[in-house]
Amino acid sequence: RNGGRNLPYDSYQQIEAINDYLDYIGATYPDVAKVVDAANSFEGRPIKYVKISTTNFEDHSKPVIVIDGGIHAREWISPPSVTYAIKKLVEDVTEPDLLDRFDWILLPVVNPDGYKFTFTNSRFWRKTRSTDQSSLSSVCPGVDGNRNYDFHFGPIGTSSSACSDVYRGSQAFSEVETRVVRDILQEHLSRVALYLTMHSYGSMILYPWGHDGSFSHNAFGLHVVGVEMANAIDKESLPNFPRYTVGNSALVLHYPASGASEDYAHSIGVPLSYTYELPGLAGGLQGFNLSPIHIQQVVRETWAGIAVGARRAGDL
Ligand code: ING
Ligand code: ZN
Repeated sequence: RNGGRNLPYDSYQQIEAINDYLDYIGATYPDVAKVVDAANSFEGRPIKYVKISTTNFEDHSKPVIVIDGGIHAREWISPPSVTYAIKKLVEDVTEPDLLDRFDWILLPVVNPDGYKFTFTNSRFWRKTRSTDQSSLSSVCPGVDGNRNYDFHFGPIGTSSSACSDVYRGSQAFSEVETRVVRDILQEHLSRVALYLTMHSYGSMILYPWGHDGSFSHNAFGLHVVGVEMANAIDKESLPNFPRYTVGNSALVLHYPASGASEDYAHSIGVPLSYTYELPGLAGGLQGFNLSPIHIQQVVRETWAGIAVGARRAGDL
């Protein structure tokens, strides 16, 4: 695995390779990148993120940008979209202003247990792999991480049944995986200017409130920056890829859902909070099976969206 030096972008990235790459980045670029082993997953895998900063997070005037991926195990295009951002910022440095102006926290795989399970056992697994006190949980492990956050936890678009793919868990933040993201947001709250959570699929940029389809105090700003990110992506996209749609999560998806990370981040004060639904290019479960020949294109165009979002977040 060449000491973690290179991650593939012409095949999907294994969890072990991603973890090796993060360690390689931390060891090779110690002045700008620090790797944090935030916690162990339910099954004991490390949940790792990278803090990228030219000032070791000590210049408290810089905005912080937080991006996570891989909370839903089967959405395989999500982790490479985050590892590619690390590569662009730390290794390629094609846009040095983005490295200078912001502190970045990049977490490619929130849910390593589920992610591993989709490679070894069940390709379309979505949830974590935890078991709790519920009577069904040994037959039906796992919680939907994107229903497990503590903002309007429970009421709509979720299930109390452990066997459901949208099982919300026994309580908010029952999962160590979602607690890691919560703790990152809380630790840097006063400075987090932009939060992105990478999902697939559908070519959409979604913003709060997802739990009821209403508009937040910052809906205008959310919409404008959302459209600018989408335009930047579409500009780098290909004719056979769908154009991006931008809007309120519940309205665009036609389903409200409570306990999502996008809503939680905004509820605690993150001004710009979005769910990216990366391209799928097929319907049904095959949308999660985007051909690996498209990884390179998707991560490149997604980076264009991230870059615009960061610059706009920095202007606010
Ligand atoms: N989509 C998201 C999901 O968790 C979403 C969509 C976003 C719902 C924000 C609610 C709020 O269902 C995927 N692909 O998981
Ligand atoms: Zn998802």
